[in-house]
Amino acid sequence: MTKLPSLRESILQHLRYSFGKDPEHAILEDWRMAVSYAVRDRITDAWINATHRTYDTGAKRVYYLSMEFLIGRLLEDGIVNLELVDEARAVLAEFGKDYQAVLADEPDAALGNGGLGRLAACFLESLSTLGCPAHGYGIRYEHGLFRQSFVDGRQVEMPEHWLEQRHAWEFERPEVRYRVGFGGHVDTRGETVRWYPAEEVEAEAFDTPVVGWKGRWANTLRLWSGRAIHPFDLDRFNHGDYAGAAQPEALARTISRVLYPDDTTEQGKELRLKQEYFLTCAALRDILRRFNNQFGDLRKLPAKVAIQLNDTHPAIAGPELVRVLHDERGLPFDDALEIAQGCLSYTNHTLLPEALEAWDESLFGRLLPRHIQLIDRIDATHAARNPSRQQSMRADHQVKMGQLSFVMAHKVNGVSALHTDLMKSTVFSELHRLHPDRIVNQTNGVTPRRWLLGCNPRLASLITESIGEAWVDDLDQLTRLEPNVQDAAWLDRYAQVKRDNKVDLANWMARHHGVHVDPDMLFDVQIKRLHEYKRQHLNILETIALWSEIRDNPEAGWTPRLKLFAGKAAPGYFFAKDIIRLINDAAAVINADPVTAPYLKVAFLPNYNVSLAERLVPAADLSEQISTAGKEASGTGNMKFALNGAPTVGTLDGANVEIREHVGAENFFLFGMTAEEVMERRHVDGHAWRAIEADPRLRRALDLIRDGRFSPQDPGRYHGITGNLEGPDYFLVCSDFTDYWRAQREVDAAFADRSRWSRMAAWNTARSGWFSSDRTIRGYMADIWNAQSLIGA
Ligand code: 26W
Repeated sequence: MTKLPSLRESILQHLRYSFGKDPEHAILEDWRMAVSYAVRDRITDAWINATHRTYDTGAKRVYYLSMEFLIGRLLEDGIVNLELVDEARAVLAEFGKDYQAVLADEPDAALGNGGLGRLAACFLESLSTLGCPAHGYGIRYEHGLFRQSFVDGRQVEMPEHWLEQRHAWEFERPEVRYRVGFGGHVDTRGETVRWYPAEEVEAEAFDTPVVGWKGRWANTLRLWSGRAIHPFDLDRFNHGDYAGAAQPEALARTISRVLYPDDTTEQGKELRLKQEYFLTCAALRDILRRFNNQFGDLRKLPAKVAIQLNDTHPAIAGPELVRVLHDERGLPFDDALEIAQGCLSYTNHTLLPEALEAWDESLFGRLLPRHIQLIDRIDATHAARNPSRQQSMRADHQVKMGQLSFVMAHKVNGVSALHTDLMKSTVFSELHRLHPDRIVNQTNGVTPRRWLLGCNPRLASLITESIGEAWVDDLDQLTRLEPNVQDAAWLDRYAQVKRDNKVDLANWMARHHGVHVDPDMLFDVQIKRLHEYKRQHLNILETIALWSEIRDNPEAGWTPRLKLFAGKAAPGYFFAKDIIRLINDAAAVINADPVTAPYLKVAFLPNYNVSLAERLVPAADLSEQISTAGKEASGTGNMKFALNGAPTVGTLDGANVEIREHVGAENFFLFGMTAEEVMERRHVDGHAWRAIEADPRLRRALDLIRDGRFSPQDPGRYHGITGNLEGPDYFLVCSDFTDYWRAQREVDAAFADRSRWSRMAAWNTARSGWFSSDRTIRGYMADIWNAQSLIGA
């Protein structure tokens, strides 16, 4: 292996020879690319060594199939994991370049909607940190999640163009292409069944290395891009049909053109199903090619290959693997089924009925005529083996992907203890009864490299100074901070870290959004996708009630608070878009009120993404995790806030339950009904009205909204929202309001006592080590994949 020159040398060499620039003439993007290439060189060494080591040891490989990888930026992640922060900053400073400005020049790779996509990205980084041989397989969307801006307070979506700028982190693999078929017909001759697709596209691979802590290992994220087999139709061109001539290429690229922006409602769109099969078919081809090169005997597949389905979106992998093993490789059906089950495992990320994929059988059958036959045979086999079974994956003329995934997997997991229990007692109750040892829990986690060391260097260095740096890949070590939490001087330094982060954020908000806030206010933050079950509307209701209360009595010693929101709504989710507009309209009125201005500010920052989260989480005082109990499968933002010293105001939902268990009930502001109480309350007639009648604050806040106080020029603007809350209120906003208000006033009191607050915040940091995605991945490796670390981690 060649000895790399110093980082400084590498950067200057790339500036010159990769971008043809000398330092005097280089633009910011040139510097960003040169530093990226210099860092990439170092990652590539670890990457190639890891590949060789995996081959040499014949180790089992993990394959993580996901329609989403919400990566964000990669330069800082590479620099942090290779411990090059100070060196990189020094080289850039030598040439008068600001390190943060160079980092900020990189566009986010927004190849995901929210929690599911970001979890996949954290998991890949932890797999590399643990030295577990793994590939991520996804789609190289040309356009990631839309860019959000506000016009008159309303969300406006614009296409996202991450590939328009130079991108340093992918390697095109023109030699890795697979044909993916759609439609057509199936020909059955005796035992042999052949599928003849009507249309085919090619999937071309683009590889991105994913480096782990200290650069000890690096795995591959392989993203597929659609290509036409015959990109240019010369004949049509010669007949002057220029558009037609380019059509084959345009059609093929459509398949990887854009990410579907829905994160809870399956639209049942044909293109979405084509994307899901495109990803899965190419991935399985690639997996089997690699396996054949090394092992050959297909019966060994489960011993060498673990395939994780990130929700049902790649669930077609089950029938596809059976098709290849049975139709193409000639294995008996039952053997093919058994081998597939031995390889496959499935993670469920939501119980929301509208998010569970169920494809219309005619659409499915038209696009994948052989697969629906195999699904029927899989279903029949399962029914025959489980005579007491009631439910079928093929009921209601649909293909129910949750049922199919469960039956095709040897292990199924939920993403928090509560969620896994609810899977057993609700959506998968019958299958759990038939297969009582198949469902296991793997509570989510987040990578401490990006979500503590990278985004909060002040806190990271205070921690390292206090307990050494081992915590970075052994986060349970944070508990060794306990003695420090009892030390008032250390707590002052801890509080100073938070304040300095808040000053940075306040300056950034002033510069980039014209929002001016006092950094000593309580920074109360709710950042996540917009959805009724996440109850951003409960938060703004409480905010409006607080505003009214302060106006009534400004001198009552209020704790100054900044209500900070950020998050996107799916373009077709109009109720969620109305909530965004209400928050912006309320902010305009509240922020303009001189009476309350010293005590309350509201801001909704546009275009929430991974990079904005990295800026907001370290500066937050309070983490809003207020979903209706039983609805948020886990949450991962809640873990990031706790690690960065922001106590939670939240319900007993998802991983909030486990966060409260770890940090201590005394360091968590609990409110609201439990999941059981929620199910009972639903059956109470007029449950919303009863709550409204019982709480004048709630009554007044709803009246202000309904009467157009925040939309005087359009008084009826929010009748949809008030009508829902005073009516069905399915997510029990009104029924949880009074207790939420109570909890928030406790927050006020606690925050007013600075040393008490700092202690609560520090306990959150010290006791959140369990929420590292390293711990989560160790669980998957042991309980689901039976995979080993090749670096003794
Ligand atoms: C078919 C449309 C669609 C797209 C994405 C339906 C559902 C999804 C995802 C499953 C939604 C999602 O991101 N779920 C979130 O997953 C996180 C990671 O496990 C959890 O922490 C969140 O609680 C869960 O809402």
